[in-house]
Amino acid sequence: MEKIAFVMQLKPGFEQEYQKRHDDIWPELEKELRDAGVSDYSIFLHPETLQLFGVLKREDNHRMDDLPQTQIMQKWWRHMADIMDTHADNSPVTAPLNKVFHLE
Ligand code: RM4
Repeated sequence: MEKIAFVMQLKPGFEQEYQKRHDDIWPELEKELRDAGVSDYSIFLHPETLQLFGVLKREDNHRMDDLPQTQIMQKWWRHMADIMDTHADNSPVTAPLNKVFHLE
């Protein structure tokens, strides 16, 4: 099991909408993430920069690399594309973060 973190970017004025869409997250998307070996997934919003800090755990034999090809992930990214910075294929612009400290 490893823990990874990354940042994404929310567009200005969509703080409440981003919260709402995740309060109503699709059960089939949650299942897809869990089936890929993802757990304990949180997203935090920086209120000034609107950076979205994601942190999650994934199994050693996770299948996260397959997620972008799944129908449900593509549908979710289409659903989110109007309020996040995205690439042409609707995937969110994502920067991985380097771990510098960990307290067990
Ligand atoms: C985020 C973004 C990520 C997804 C989470 C559930 O807004 O779309 O790619 O993993 O939602």
